[in-house]
Amino acid sequence: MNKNELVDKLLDYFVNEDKRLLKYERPTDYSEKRSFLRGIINMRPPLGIDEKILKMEDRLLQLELEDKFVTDVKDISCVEDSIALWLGDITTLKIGAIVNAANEYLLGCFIPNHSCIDNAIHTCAGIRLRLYCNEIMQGKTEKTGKAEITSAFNLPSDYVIHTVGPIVYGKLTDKQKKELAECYISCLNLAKKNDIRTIAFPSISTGVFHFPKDEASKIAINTVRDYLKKEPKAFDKIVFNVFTKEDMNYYEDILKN
Ligand code: AR6
Repeated sequence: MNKNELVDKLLDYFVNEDKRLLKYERPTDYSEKRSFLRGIINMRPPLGIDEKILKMEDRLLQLELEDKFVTDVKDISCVEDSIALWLGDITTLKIGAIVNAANEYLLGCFIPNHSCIDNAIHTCAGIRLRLYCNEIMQGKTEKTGKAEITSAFNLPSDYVIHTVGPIVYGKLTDKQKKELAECYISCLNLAKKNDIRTIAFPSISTGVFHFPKDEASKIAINTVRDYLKKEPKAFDKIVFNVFTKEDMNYYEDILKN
């Protein structure tokens, strides 16, 4: 089946699964159909599902991956010992582990087609990721600063490490700064424990969770540098993954010093 046929079959399945979706007019244009499907999957709770459907989604995601430019961590050069800076979409990175800036439920983002990293990672990994996260979480919530590891399913990385950053309302507190540093440490500890030698961090908490970007990039870099001082051989490469030129400038300024 080609991508168009796969999207049609998957839409048939989900509209039949949740009849409330029948009230929406189904688009005919391929890219509109594809984003309609993405939104439906984003909103879908982690319910049991036919393995045949999961395989169809795997196929679609693998075909989409073939169309993307995937960056191998080997091709990213370090700016200092074991530390690299890279601008791009984390879902296109071939690396040991990518870090997800998740929320306390650790089930991915349920807002259809939302632009957060959690939504991007779950969308490209596929439904299997939410189902697996649900098995780990069993309805519980994750504490801020802690992390969990999963397979990356249809992503080009080997693993995803999900961490929950602090939410900043109003003035930034010392507690929130400590919690953000703890996110980086928890992810590095978990990666080390799983013999993962390369890892990419996004700017945790600096989007929906409103952590100020200048302070967040300082904490990210200082925490990783301190970790590497204590564990110089633990990683081959730790990549700071930025998504905008503005974020790139913050990281570049700090890494120069
Ligand atoms: N690749 C790399 N970085 C990205 C990507 C991407 N594809 N997409 C966004 N970013 P945010 P948070 C950057 O808001 O602040 C979710 O709804 C983005 O530019 O994704 O930790 C969760 O479910 C920013 O620098 O995460 C939580 O509810 C960084 O990723 C909540 O958001 C983090 O932005 C977590 O909020």
